[in-house]
Amino acid sequence: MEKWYSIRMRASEGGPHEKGGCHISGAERIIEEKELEQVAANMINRALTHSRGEPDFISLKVDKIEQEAMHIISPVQVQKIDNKTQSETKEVLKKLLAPLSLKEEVLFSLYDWMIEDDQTRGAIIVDIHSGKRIDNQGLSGVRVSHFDWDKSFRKKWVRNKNDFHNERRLEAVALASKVAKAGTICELCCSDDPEYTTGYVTFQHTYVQIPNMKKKGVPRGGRVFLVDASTIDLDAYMHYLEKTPVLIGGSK
Ligand code: PML
Ligand code: MG
Repeated sequence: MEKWYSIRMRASEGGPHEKGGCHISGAERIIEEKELEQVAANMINRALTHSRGEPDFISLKVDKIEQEAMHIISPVQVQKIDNKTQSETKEVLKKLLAPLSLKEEVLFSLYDWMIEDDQTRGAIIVDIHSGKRIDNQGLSGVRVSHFDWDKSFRKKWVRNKNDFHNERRLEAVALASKVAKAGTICELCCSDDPEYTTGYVTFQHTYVQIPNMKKKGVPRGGRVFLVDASTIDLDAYMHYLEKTPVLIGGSK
């Protein structure tokens, strides 16, 4: 029987995140015991070579996952839309998300917030009807944790997807799959990496890649989870996102 471990890295500059340090890099994996040393070394290397800067704080946490606690879920579907310039992005989002009951002013203000966010460490949770943030997590936000692809499932899944031989994208799809499974109506994401301008939205169980989500060179970005505040159990929702171990595909 496999022994599973969750391993998580976060790195910042100017002290730890919770003491005001600026976020540099983060990573999440669920792996077997024999991979721990190699993955830990890779994560530290990733933190030290990130384009957002040079960290002076790196936290690496490892904890064992009980086999019975593991949830197996399916990945979201994936799609890509053609969005040639950043000036068109708001209109592209409006068209794409037309099937949702989301007011235009709410969508646009969330988009404006997301591409300029340089404060919040995790995601914010927003009520789809009022457009108001409801998570009360302040600058820490909600950090989605304890998730990964099942390795052999991932190998098969990428086989006929030329666009998905990219670690960052694969991590984003795994995260988005957990977020969708939690009952999120729509996720909006823009990377805070200045070199990386492709973002995505996930809704109706589909991850849609959006080129030019922000302008190149901007070291800001964030994540928004839209939920129905009148039906969601917020504590259970956040607990699932942060604590429940989830493997994408595969079997126990
Ligand atoms: C991040 O850097 O954390 C966000 C990754 C977004 C990936 C979007 C894509 O290329 O599909
Ligand atoms: Mg990043």
